[in-house]
Amino acid sequence: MPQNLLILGGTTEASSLAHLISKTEFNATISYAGRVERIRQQPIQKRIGGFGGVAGLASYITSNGITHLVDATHPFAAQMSQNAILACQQTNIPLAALTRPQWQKQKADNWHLVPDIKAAAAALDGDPKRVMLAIGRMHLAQFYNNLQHFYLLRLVDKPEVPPAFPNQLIEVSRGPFTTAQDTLLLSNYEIDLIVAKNAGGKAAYAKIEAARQLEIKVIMIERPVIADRLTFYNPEEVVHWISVSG
Ligand code: 3Y8
Ligand code: NAP
Repeated sequence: MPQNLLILGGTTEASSLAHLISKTEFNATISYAGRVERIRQQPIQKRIGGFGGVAGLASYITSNGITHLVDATHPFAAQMSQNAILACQQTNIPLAALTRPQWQKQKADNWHLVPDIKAAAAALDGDPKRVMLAIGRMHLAQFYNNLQHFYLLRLVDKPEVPPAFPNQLIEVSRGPFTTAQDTLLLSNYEIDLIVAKNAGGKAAYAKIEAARQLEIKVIMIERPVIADRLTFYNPEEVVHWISVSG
């Protein structure tokens, strides 16, 4: 049966894989949750929306004759990754993850490591600061216990209902970002603390490099643990895996 691939997308790695796959004979679909208004154009078929849990994903795999699943979601999309592991076990199709190594602290970095977003919010107790919350839109409410700060919020879309911080500024922009852009942004708003996820990859790293140059402390949120699965770190290896695991 010809290879019929489902890529769980939402990252630059997923986009790179979609471009490589479009040059092969493989059938392929890239999938998105539908979190934001505009999704990057892709050279392969796209589907948008949840599957309906593990059972929904398993039935999607079976009814669409999926032969391989590649989980190229963001390292913090832990629920999707967990569902993919279980659905592939149930349908007995091969699964591989395509991800990127986490950022490693450099000597000049000033990082305060926290295990999750809740702990990052708790780390903001104390005197008023000028904080860049560079973690998107979905978890901002967890920071509502610390309204004493000025918050610079970077969001992909203009929010219908603005977040409820009394002292906030919303920067609507989507990555990939550059170090020059982020250095200017942090200096212009006199940011003295950044909250970031250890996303890995290049597209969100600009703020970390800018923080190093400007000697700004970063509250770095560590990645959620995801069960073991076959993992690749570049799209070429995924294409090879699919061609040999026919
Ligand atoms: C919907 C649509 C590509 C993919 C690009 C990558 C890079 C740019 C950097 C900062 C950090 C953040 C956020 C971020 C980056 C890439 C990648 C990445 C971080 C899009 C996309 C979707 C999403 C979902 C969105 C989340 C949000 C997180 C913004 C597409 C643009 C903060 C993660 O408003 C919302 O609901 C936003 C939700 C999940 C985290 C959050 O909790 O709010 N990504 N981002 C995907 C879907 O519907 O399935 O893929 O085209 C994709 C990208 N965002 O091919 O160019 O590879 O990581 N995305 C973080 O790292 O902390 C911004 O501002 O410095
Ligand atoms: P999550 O919490 O792990 O998943 C929650 C639910 O969203 C899943 O159970 C699934 O719903 C649906 N879902 C997630 N990713 C999907 C996909 N690619 N295709 C179809 N449905 C998907 O996910 P998340 O952290 O919200 O991430 C959502 C999307 O944004 C993913 O594509 C991810 O790669 C991208 N993204 C996330 C982050 C981040 O910081 N979390 C950063 C950059 C990009 P059902 O159970 O109904 O199937």
